[in-house]
Amino acid sequence: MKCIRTNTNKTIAVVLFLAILSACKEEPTEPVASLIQSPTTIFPPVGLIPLPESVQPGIGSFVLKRNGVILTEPATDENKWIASYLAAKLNDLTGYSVTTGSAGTGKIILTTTGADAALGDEGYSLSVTDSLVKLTAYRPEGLFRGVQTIRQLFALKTDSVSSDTIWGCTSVTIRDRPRYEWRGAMLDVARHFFGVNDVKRFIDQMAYYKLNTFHLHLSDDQGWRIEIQSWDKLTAIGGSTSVGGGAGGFFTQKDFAEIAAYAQQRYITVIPEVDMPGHTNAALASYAELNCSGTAPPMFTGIQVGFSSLCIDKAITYTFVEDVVRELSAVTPGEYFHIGGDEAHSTPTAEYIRFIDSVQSIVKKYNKKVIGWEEIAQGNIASPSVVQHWNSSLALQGVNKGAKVVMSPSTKAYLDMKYDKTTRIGQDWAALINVQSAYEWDPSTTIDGVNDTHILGLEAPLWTETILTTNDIDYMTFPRLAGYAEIGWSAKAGREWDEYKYRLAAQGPRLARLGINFYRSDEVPWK
Ligand code: TNX
Repeated sequence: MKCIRTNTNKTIAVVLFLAILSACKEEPTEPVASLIQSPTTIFPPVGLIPLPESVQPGIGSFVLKRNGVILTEPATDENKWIASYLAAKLNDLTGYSVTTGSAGTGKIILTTTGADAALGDEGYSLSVTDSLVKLTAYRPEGLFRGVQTIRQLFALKTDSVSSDTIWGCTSVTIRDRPRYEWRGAMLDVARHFFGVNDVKRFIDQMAYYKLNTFHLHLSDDQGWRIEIQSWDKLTAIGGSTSVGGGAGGFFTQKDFAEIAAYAQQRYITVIPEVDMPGHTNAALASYAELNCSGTAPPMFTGIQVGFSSLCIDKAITYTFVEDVVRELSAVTPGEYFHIGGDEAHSTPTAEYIRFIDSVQSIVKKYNKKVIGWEEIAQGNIASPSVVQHWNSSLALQGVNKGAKVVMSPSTKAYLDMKYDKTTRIGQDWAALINVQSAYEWDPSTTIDGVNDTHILGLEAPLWTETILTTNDIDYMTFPRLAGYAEIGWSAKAGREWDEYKYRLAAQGPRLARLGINFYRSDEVPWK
């Protein structure tokens, strides 16, 4: 059978969906009926998100054994960890006791042996037959992405005669690679603080949809959330409260390193952001000497923006910035340091440019690459810097100076925007973003003159002025994040809301099983 590709547009998605759907009808029509051996081997349609590059439906089904074994080749520590991760996730899903091994009669095999280099770092191929699930990737990272596909393929079937439930999946052959190298989400822990476990939970959710970049917004007017040993009042004072005046909190460097390692194990890069020169009231409140006036303002618990600025022409400002960049870079495994740079409305433009240029040199000195909100394009930035588009066309200026772009258009990709005017939490200054609107845009057509040769990918930021609990995080993030993940991973040509919404509907029970408090939008035909 020929491979079906997404660049044959809608057809592939529809064919895939119908193929899998038809395989689960009680009275399947020819030719599917003749291919199905027993009612217990018929599984419901799965609706993969993000949609793979190519999917070829097969014959029959794989049934998971209660004591199934996952094998790895070669049995490196890294591959073995991925196998144990898959076993844990399958056991969570099914209640089974799947284990891992390096030999024996495994029914699920994860292998990097002899894989095709064309799969790249994150690509994989997957074959499911009656007797075997075989996942092949060129790199362990590709195995990890493919493992998420396996998690989504397994479905539950109740035997109509015995009422026994079994877990399995319909046979299929998949070959898959991402469209963009940067598929991210951001969590603002400055407006309201979220602890290590909450952040890990967010990282796990990102991993399920094959995202690979986690941006942590660590400081703002209302809170400073990362320990800096040489400036300990930043957390003692700056971390003491939050929007609304409630509890504060901060990560020790050990906490941060733990988060970064947790993400890294899931092939997700953490990008720390220290926002400057604006959005710095918490730092200015902690140290009088950072203020041009020499007087510290009180902590701020409102939600206005644009009123604070570091003192651009004071030497101590750069001592401070360098200490922060040095200490935080030392516990950051990723190659990027996010310097913020947005909404510096209280910093005159000439000073702003001088500041960005100086900070850029400091970041380079500590061997990190600069990323900033698109306003930094006013500075003398250059390759390999990255500008993050959110609400203007300044990103194009960045491109003209040699920078790359990450797309986070606020009218489409902001997770803190309300779904509709009745949404209890969130904001609406950029747009109301329902699930369809969040899905129907493309990074390559967002800014005139900025195309895929300039674009690294996309990121969906969750600002937390109105977000207080993990339930709130879930509600604003899901189901929109699944759509952003697909925009980042899947081919543009295959994407259509009227097909996607059925796959999203099939994700509903999965999100529920994962304990995610998602928004059950009536745009989606939930199961
Ligand atoms: C704009 S987006 C901001 C944030 C706010 C957000 C609220 C950006 C770079 N700055 O400081 O939290 O709007 O939606």
